[in-house]
Amino acid sequence: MGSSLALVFASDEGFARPLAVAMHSALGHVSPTLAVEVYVLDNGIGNESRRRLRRAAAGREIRWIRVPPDRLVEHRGAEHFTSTSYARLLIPELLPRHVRRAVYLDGDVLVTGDLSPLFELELGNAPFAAVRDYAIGSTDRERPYFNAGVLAMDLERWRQTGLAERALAYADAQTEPLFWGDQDALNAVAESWHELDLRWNVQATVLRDIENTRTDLTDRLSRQRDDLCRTAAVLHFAGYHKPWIPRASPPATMRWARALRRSGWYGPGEYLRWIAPLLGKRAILAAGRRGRRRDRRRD
Ligand SMILES: [Mn+2]
Repeated sequence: MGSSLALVFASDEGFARPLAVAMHSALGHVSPTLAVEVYVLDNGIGNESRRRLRRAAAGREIRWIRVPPDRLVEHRGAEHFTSTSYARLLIPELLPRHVRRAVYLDGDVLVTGDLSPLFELELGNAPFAAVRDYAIGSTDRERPYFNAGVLAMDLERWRQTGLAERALAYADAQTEPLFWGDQDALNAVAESWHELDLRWNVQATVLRDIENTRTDLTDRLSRQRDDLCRTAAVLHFAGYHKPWIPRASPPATMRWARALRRSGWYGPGEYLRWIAPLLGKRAILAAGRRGRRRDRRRD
């Protein structure tokens, strides 16, 4: 009883394509000696996308768990958030009880190093382990603030401490939607969490533009930037800058695009029809930005 390991994702139809990258890259970085079950909390993924995700799972069985539609309907965050973000809170309640440890990954990650240690990590009394957020300094209670895009969870401990219920109640009690959604709620109610090394959730765009942040982590991140890029186990395209958005300009876009091709989400012809216009739009937008900078210099 209570002995299985699970790799868990949550998605709606809109996030199914990036999820293929997260899933395919993660499964390529889990030791075959670990018997890891793959779960997707499904908040409305269509049949065609399910078929594509099965290709991305490369022969591994995906266990689909429908998110109860009444559970999350009220919960949103700032504009780019959907209720699906809150689904990760429900992992300990929705997964079967034989699962002891779950590693949850956001759909906007690319796994680049061995994930296996996250499944075997000693958590002590903490219900989960996470990496500090690279851009958000601390909560109101002056504790470090974690990024919830990569979580190693002790499901039993999580249930015992009633974390999900308390986080949802906290979100309910706010008059405005929480800016970072369930991540804010979880940060507000979690008494303890195990802090992981920064390389387990390398928030790529924040790291590139680290001069624009000011937290107690900033100096350390500036010093370790090259190291972190080289040794990252998980690259996380947190925030607005997603590799698939033409107007965004995250680092490692081509690395992500190659991983999408490898994932099998698209057939070869489909992939070209997707990547050509994306790169075309990016080039036009970049030329426009260069032109505007030239004009400003002339003025
Ligand atoms: Mn994310």
